Amino acid sequence: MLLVASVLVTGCTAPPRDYLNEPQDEFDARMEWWRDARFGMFIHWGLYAVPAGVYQNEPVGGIGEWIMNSAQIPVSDYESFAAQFNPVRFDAAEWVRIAKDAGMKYIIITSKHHDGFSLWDSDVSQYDIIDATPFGRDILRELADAAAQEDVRLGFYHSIMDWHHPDAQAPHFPTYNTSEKSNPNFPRYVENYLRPQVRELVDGYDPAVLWFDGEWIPEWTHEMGLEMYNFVRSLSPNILINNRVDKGRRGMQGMTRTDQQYAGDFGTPEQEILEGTSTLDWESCMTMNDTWGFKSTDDNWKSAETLIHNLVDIAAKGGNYLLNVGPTAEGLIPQASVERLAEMGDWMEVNGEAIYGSRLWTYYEDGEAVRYTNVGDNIYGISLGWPGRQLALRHVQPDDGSEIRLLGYDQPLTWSYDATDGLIITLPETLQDEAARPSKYAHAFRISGGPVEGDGGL
Ligand code: H79
Repeated sequence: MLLVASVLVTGCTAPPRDYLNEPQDEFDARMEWWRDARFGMFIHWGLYAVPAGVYQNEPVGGIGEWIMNSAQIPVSDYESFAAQFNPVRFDAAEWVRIAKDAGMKYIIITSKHHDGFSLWDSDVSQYDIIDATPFGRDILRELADAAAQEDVRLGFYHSIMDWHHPDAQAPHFPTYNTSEKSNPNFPRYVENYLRPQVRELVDGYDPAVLWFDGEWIPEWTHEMGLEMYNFVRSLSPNILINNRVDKGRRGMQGMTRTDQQYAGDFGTPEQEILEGTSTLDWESCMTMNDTWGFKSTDDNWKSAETLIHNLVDIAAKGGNYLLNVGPTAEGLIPQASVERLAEMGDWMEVNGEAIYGSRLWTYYEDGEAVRYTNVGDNIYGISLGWPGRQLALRHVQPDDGSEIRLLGYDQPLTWSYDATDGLIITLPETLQDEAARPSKYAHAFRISGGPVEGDGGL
C-alpha cells in the first residue's frame, strides 16, 4: 500500500537521476542551440531602477543594482521603492524586438536580484511585482509570451544571495562581508523560499536557461549546488544552468575549477573575455556602460565598435556574448543602448553567417587584428578594422579552388598563397572608400572550398 501510494504521489519509483553524469552526446545535444546562438541579451531590472544610483540626494558609487548594499539602505526603506515602481512604458514586444534586431537569440532577465524583489507573482512572496507595486503586471509572463512569438529564447537570472528574506540575511547586513560564516537559518530559506521560487519559474515559464548568481556566500554549499542542479534538471531535463549554481567558479574570470566535479553547464566570465580558448563552454557577460541595473549618472558607454569587436573576439574563442541592458523605472531600455544594439544588428545582418553556429577552429587569431571562426566547410577571417589594400592571413591555406568573399560585397576577391607570405587577399579599389564598404568596424572574409591550416609567413 505504501509503495502504491508513493508511486501515485511521485509518479515513479526510480531514484532521482544524477544529471551531472550525463553522456557527452546528450550534453552536446542540450547545448546545441546555445552554442549556435552566440549572442544574447542580459536584462537587469528591478527596484534599483527607482533610485537609479542616487540615495538621499547623494550619488552612490558602484554598480546600480548593489545600491541597497553600497548605501547601506535598511530593508524597510528599500522596500518603499516598490510603491514607486510603476513602469507604465514597459512593452515586452518592444524589448524582444530590440534584442532580435540586434541579432540576439536569447534573453536572460533578472527574475530576482540580490535585493530579493521578484518580477513575477511568486506564491511564496509578497515582495513581488504583483503584490508590492502599483504596476500589477507579470513582467516575466509578458516577456515569455513576447519572446515565444519571436522565437527568442528566454531565461532567468536568479540570485541565491537575498538581502531581503529574513532567513537569508547575514547578521552583519547590510555591510556585506564574505569572511563571516554565520547564518544558521539559511537552509530554511533554501527549502521554503529559494527552491519553491525556482520551481515556480521552471514550471510556470519554461525558461531555456537558469542563470544563478550570488553563490559565493559561505552559507551556500557545494552540496546545495549539486542538489539545486539536479532539482532543476529533474523539472526540465533540457534546461541549461550556469556554473554559478555551484561553488566551482573561479572569481570574475568565471571558468569552473577542475579540482573536483562541479555542477554547471557553462562558465561565466564577468566583465572580461577569456585570453584564449577553453575546452569548456563559456559565456562572457558584460555591461555597455559601468552598471548592470540602471544608473541615471552613468554615461560611460562603450562604442559600437568595441561591442562588435568583443562579439567577434568571443565568438572566435568559442564563447557567447551576453550583453546587458539596464532599463529605467519607466520601463525603457536607455536610448544609448538601443542605438548601439541597432548598430550591432546592422553588422550582424551582413556578417552573422560568420558568427551564428560557428565553432572553434585550429586558430582563433592571426595577430591583434584578425579573428577566425569556422562554420561548416568555411573559414572566416574577420578583420577588426579595415585592413588596407590587402589582407594577409598567415594561418589559413585555401584549396586551389577556394573562393574568397568579403561578406556583403558582391564579387569574389583575388587572392594568392605561397608558403613565404601566406594568403594575400587583394581588396578592391572601390572599397578603399569607407562609405562603400558593406559594414563598419569589422570585416568578415569567407574562405570556402575546404581551406586547411597554413603556416605562411611564420
Ligand atoms: O548581476 C550582476 C552583478 O550585480 C553581479 N553579477 C553580475 C552579473 C555581481 N555581484 N557581485 N559582483 C558582481 C561583484 C562581486 C564580486 C565579488 Fe567575489 C564577490 C568579490 C568577492 C565576492 C565572486 C566571488 C567574485 C570573486 C569572488
